[in-house]
Amino acid sequence: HNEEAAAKAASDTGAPTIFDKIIAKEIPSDIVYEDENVLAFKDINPQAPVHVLVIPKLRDGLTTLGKAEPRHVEVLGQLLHASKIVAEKEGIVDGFRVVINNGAEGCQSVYHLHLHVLGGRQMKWPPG
Ligand code: DGP
Repeated sequence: HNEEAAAKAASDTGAPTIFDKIIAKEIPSDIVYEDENVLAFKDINPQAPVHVLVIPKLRDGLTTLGKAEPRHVEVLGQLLHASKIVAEKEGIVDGFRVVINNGAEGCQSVYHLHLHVLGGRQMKWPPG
């Protein structure tokens, strides 16, 4: 469908993304959590009652998880920990899902690493 078509049209060019403008607060977002390294904000196209994106403020080559290197281990941990803080803040810490879409076949559309934190309804398995 449409999102899959959009994701397939996107590719990892290393170009700046819309998330740079969100980090710079040049375009507004509904921020749930922020610290020195991480920003978490509500997804514009929510797939569940709670749908928050957790991103590193510095992309540092992490267009996708598939580009992760040993130097990224600390920020990768910070992103997972921030996801738990987001789940607590949103009141879903006892039942939620964290997803990373990787590459076109993984349905990634924005090439700045992001964790999807989803919840507030019964999740299904397997995902599509
Ligand atoms: P993915 O398909 O995994 O690359 O997820 C990208 C997500 O980013 C998608 O769920 C929609 C969201 N998104 C795209 N543009 C914006 C935006 O300008 N603002 C917000 N809040 N979310 C956005």
